[in-house]
Amino acid sequence: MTSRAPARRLFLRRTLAAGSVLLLSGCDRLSRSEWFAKLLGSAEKLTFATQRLLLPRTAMAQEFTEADLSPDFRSNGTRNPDNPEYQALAANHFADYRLQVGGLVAQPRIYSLDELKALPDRTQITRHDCVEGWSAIGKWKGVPLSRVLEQVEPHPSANYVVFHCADPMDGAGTRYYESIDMEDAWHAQTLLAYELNDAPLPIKNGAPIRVRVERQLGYKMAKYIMRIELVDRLDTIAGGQGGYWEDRGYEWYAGI
Ligand SMILES: Nc1nc2c(c(=O)[nH]1)N[C@H]1C(S)=C(S)[C@@H](COP(=O)(O)O)O[C@H]1N2
Ligand SMILES: [Mo]
Repeated sequence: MTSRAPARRLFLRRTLAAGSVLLLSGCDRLSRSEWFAKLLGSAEKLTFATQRLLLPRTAMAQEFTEADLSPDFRSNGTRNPDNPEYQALAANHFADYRLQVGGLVAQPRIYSLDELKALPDRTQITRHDCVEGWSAIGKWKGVPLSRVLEQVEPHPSANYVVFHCADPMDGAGTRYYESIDMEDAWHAQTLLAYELNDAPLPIKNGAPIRVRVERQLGYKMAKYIMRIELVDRLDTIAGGQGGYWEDRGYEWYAGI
């Protein structure tokens, strides 16, 4: 038969290889940070390069209908932060909660929950995929992170958005944290969510605020967010890999 299929495969392989090189040496942001290349394992590099090549920057994650909703959106990881400050906030229905947004921004801000809710909102029904092998479809309402970024005005040197969480992961003071790049941060479906299935976000799912980053795996979607920090690099934070699970070997780029 014809050799079209292998030829196409070869073409694709070459295109992807060229694409990876382009992405890793041509993209200004990536080439500026040698440590970033080290951060990505080679398999991860390919996923990252492939996805960034094949999908437009604005590609939307699939959205579902009410009929698709999971009967119960399960909880995973922390279900209730073992943190006295958090417990005091929860006892008062988060009336005293304040979200700090700072780092490499021109206008650092502190938001109450009501102030976040007063910003333009977005509702989306999406599927959450956990690396542990389960999925759930939920309806999320929140403020697009882009609205907050517009207000704080990221400095051009800001490459990542870091989410600092309330939940201690051990007795040594390690707390959950996560990070995403600016592409994901500005994405239309990236929300600071305060409602799940038409009710205030339950504590088990991250009250009062958790992030939705719909094109990534579950562990990227930090719950119990207390502080958002814009940074130029990740290697100076905690274990240096960009997230609690990344510091323990998970991939930083968890695109699906
Ligand atoms: N602060 C914090 N965020 C977190 C976690 C956690 O333990 N703490 N677990 C992560 C993982 S592995 C998953 S799958 C989802 C689970 O979200 P859910 O509890 O709403 O199902 O939250 C992610 N965000
Ligand atoms: Mo997960």
